[in-house]
Amino acid sequence: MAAPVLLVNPPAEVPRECYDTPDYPHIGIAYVAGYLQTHGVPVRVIDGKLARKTVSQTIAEIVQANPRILGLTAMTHMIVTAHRIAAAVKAKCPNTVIVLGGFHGSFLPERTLREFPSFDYVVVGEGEIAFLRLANTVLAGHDPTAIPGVASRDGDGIRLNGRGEVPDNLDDLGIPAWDLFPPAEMYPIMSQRGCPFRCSFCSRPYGRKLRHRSPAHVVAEIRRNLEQFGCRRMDFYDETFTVRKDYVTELCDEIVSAELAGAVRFWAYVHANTIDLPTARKMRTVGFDEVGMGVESGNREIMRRMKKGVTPEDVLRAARVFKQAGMRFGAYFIIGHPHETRQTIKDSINLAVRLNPDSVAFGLMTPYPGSEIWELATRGKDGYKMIPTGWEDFNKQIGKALELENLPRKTMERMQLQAYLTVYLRTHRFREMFQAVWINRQRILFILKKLLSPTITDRAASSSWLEGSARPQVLAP
Ligand code: B12
Ligand code: SF4
Repeated sequence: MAAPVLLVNPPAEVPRECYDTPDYPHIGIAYVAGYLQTHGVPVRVIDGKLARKTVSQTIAEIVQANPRILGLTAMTHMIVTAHRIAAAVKAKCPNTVIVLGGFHGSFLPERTLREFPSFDYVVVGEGEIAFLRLANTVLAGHDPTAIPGVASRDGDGIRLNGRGEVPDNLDDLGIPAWDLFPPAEMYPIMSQRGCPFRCSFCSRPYGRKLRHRSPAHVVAEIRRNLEQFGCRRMDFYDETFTVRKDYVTELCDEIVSAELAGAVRFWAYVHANTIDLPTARKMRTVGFDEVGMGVESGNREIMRRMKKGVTPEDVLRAARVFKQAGMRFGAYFIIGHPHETRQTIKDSINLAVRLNPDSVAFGLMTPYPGSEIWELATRGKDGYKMIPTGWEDFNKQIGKALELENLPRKTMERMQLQAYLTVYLRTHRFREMFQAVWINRQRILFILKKLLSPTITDRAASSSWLEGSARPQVLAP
């Protein structure tokens, strides 16, 4: 019997960066699929990015499956592609109910339903419980519009029911259904949801309250990934893995007692003030050979305003800890903070050189719905000017969503390139530089093309992105 529910991670229209051709599956739809399976709803998955499908192939496969319910996931930069798929499927399979989930719809449910007519419903926030209820209700032939976490059209208006229900104990959500995906090199894993920090550029999709899985539950998943799928690389997608050191210690101890220490290479995001040498050493012992740290800026005043709660000294101390523990680390910066100038960007470059990380990323500020920066940029505050031509431009490496009054987009892009070159050359990381160039070759070509194209500063900020028409009703967690 064909599964009545199909979940899809849309492929990119044109693969331009490493995220478009990942060697790992999509954890969001895998969690939703796993929850449905556990509760007896047959489900199928198409991970268009992992399976290297084109958009047309994805549409053809969905049409052939002709599911009763189609669930699509999308971040902001992918929403137009997700809708193109929805519209094509709607035309050929008029009885298919099409549901959007993921970050974009979660933060702009009302605007999304108005802007994209082929989505019937938007699931707001964590999708497991809300989507199971929606699926059971639709499959039973009933109306799902009253379900918490489901946004729908209501005449000329939009009906919002807040965010979906979330359990305090994440064990109740089960584990991602990787058996429904093609084999992958790396399987993402999560031990917690929520982040207590308040970085201005982040939309914090799971709210500020931390919720954990029990260490035994996480370790059972690690064993499953290893034994069932032969996977030896697992990245923790927790927003800040080390936010509770006691939990990290317990989890590492559990990995040791399960005799899995060293069997898998782990990676995780770390906040500079949540790591110390004993914790880093413990992590290293069980298999964390690399971590990533958001530094964001090298300028003290910008760091203060950005509210991550770190100083240059904090990140330098954390970098020493990683090195002493024998871990590789990546440092991530953003260009285009409020009040950013050429000098503050140089401060970031200088701090990156002092940190001497194994890898580095300089993203260009992108105002993601739900973040403080979105509020500032869409109101034209703090010198921000919105310049996107569409949602596809909401990408930190290859997008063009905003510029600053004193920092035209071209200058931001030139300094981004300069930042990468300076850090790799001044830290003599030639091998890492060539590796980064090879991995990011499509992205680099795209950035170079943008730099050589006529200036985009002439393009006046479209009024549709400014306060009023663009004012979202953001459902902050
Ligand atoms: C890990 C992570 C990454 C990883 C992996 C991302 C991925 N899943 O593909 C890496 C490093 C690759 C990454 C890259 C990027 N990321 Co990132 N990332 C995160 C992080 C830390 C956690 C995201 C995550 O995987 N969560 C776990 C899963 C379980 O959650 P989920 O996918 O949301 O799924 C749940 C719900 O959304 C919902 N759901 C999702 N899909 C569907 C579908 C249906 C039908 C239903 C019903 C429900 C549903 O149910 C799921 C289970 O509860 C968040 C930051 C944060 N504070 O959370 C940023 C975040 C998601 N990233 C973000 C961005 C912008 C990016 C990039 C675009 C950056 C760039 N280059 O410009 C890239 C693009 C990646 C891509 N896939 O195309 C933004 C998204 C904002 C937005 N509005 O789009 C976030 C929120 C950070 C921010 N700035 O606020 N990222
Ligand atoms: S950027 Fe990281 S530390 Fe800051 S609020 Fe977002 S998830 Fe938390």
